[in-house]
Order: sequence, then structure tokens, then C-alpha cells
Amino acid sequence: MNGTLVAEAGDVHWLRSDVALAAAARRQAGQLARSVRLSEERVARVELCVTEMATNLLKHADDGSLALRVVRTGDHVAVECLSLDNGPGIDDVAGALRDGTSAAGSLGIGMGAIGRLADDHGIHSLRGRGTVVYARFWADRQAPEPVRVATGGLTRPISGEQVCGDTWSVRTVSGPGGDALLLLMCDGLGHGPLAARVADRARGAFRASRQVSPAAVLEDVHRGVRDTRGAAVAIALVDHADQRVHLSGVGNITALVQAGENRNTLLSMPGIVGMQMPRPRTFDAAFPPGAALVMHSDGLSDRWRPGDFPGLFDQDPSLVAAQLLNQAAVRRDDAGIVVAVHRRP
Ligand SMILES: [Mn+2]
Repeated sequence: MNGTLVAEAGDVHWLRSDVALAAAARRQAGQLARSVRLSEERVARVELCVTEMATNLLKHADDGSLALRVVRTGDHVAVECLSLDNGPGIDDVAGALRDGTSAAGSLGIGMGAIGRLADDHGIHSLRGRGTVVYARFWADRQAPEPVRVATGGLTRPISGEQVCGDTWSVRTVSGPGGDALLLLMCDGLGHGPLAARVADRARGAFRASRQVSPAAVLEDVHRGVRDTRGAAVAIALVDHADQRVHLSGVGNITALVQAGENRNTLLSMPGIVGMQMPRPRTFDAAFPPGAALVMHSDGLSDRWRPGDFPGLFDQDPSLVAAQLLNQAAVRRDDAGIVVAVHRRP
């Protein structure tokens, strides 16, 4: 591989809201925190954070869940705790974050505590539609240096399955105009272990590719998944030099760039990567500071509109991915999404 791995889909532990949620979340979060060698004092903080999240969901939210995982970027590793619910939403998010009391009697109480516990946290709430919260605990207590283009993603298997056939990956590459980012979004056909195997193979081929152009990387992924059931795959190149996104996709992956009021959809060709591969075409769109690139599988409806998510696209990419998945996921398929946000200077 030329370049380094920035971030990648890993195991996500999804816990649905029920009476045992707090205990299950504590146990899982404690295990994850110890697996990345957080100190016992910090493990206790992670456990307290997910207990707070679970209690909030049980008391105040409709149909919530927690997603717990280890995230890695460069040499940095963290435990990330996400809380997602479908209502009722928080009226005063700023107040809830400030002291956790001005939203007393609603989901907002406890947000202050989460903020004090975590190294890094954020919240996005849509009144009547749902709230997403993230909290991150870095193993070395040091968050990585901020980057110009921040990336993150999220996957959730179809209910009843433990593994997900949707996957994503982000790595650097030396482009014609200097450093660039390559992003993979892959939906292995079907679901369950066979689809997850396609996803593994696609990620491996994406990492191993020495190509720079999205069409050439896509050809490498095609060869990498050739004797599997096949996949829908899109590859995006985020070029810092020309501030554009170049994208090649085959199969049903939704890709768009949201910049201010403008939404630019980047089309994929019909076909199945690994099975029936058409000649890839590349489409591109401007990617100025403030813009966000979103790529997702058909496990999310493509009927959502950026205008329905005020304030979301300036947030941490994990939070963007989580809120879009929370609002747009269809229950009858694996869901996967990857997001790149071009930070304003
Ligand atoms: Mn699918």
C-alpha cells in the first residue's frame, strides 16, 4: 500500500434498549476499555459514561440503542461510545451540555456528566426525531492532531446477525498534487457471514492497492472479490490540491457532496463488483472547506435531504454518520456509511 490507514470499520457492539441495557453496556464497555489498556481509573469513567447513556435512553427515549467500539487512527486508539434514539429530542442542547440541569426531566440530563467524563464528545438532536451522542476515551489521553479532512463511519448488521456485510475504510495516498485521501464504501451482497467475507476481502484489496485513481482502485477491489458473491463498491479520492472529490462506483452506493445549500450527487454505474464489472466511470464535485462527503449503502434510504439535518454537517464525522444511520436506515438490510468533513480553517 502507498499511504497509511486512517480509519476503518471494525467490530461494533450494538445494544438495543431494554431493562438489561445498563448492565450489558457496562460489561461490554469495560472489556473494550481494558482491551486497549486504559488505566482502571479510566475504565471506570468509560463504564460510568455508558451507564449514564443507558439510563438516559431507558428513562427518556423511544427505541434507543448504544454502539460501542474501538476506533484507531494512526498511532492513536480510543473507545467510542455512541447513543442513538428516535425521539423525543432535546430542546436546549447547549444548556444540556453546559450543566446537564437545564434539561432536567428530559434526555438532556446526564449530558453534562458525559461531557466531564469523556476526552472528546458531541451531540446532535432533532426535535421529535432523535438524538445522537458520542463520547471518546483515548488510550493515551491525547486526541490526535486535528486534520483538514476528518473521516469516520458506522456499520450496523441486519437484525439477527452479528457480522455486517457493509464496510468502509479510509487511507492516505500520494496524489498528483500531494497528499490525498481514498475512501472505500462496500456493500457485500446479501448479509451474514458470507457478505462479511466479501467485505473483508474488499477492505484487504483496498488497502493493498497501489493505484491512485478511484477507477483503478475499484478495478483492484473487483479482482480482490472475484470469487465471492460480489458487492456494490464506491471509491472516492479526496484531493486537497484541487479541493475536489473524484468518485468511481459500481452498484447501489449513494454518494453525495453537501456544500452549503448545494447537494451534488455522484453517480455509480450499474453492475456487481466481482461479478459483472462495467468499465468504471469517474465523476467529480467541488469539495471546499465546510463541505461534507457522504457515501452509504442501500441499507440507508436515499430519500433523506441535507436540509433536514440542520447543524449536522459541521460535526464530528462519527456523529454525522451515526445521525444519518439513525434517521435513514432501513431495518431489513445491513447498513453502512462513511463520511468526510472538510474543516473550515
Ligand atoms: Mn445492502
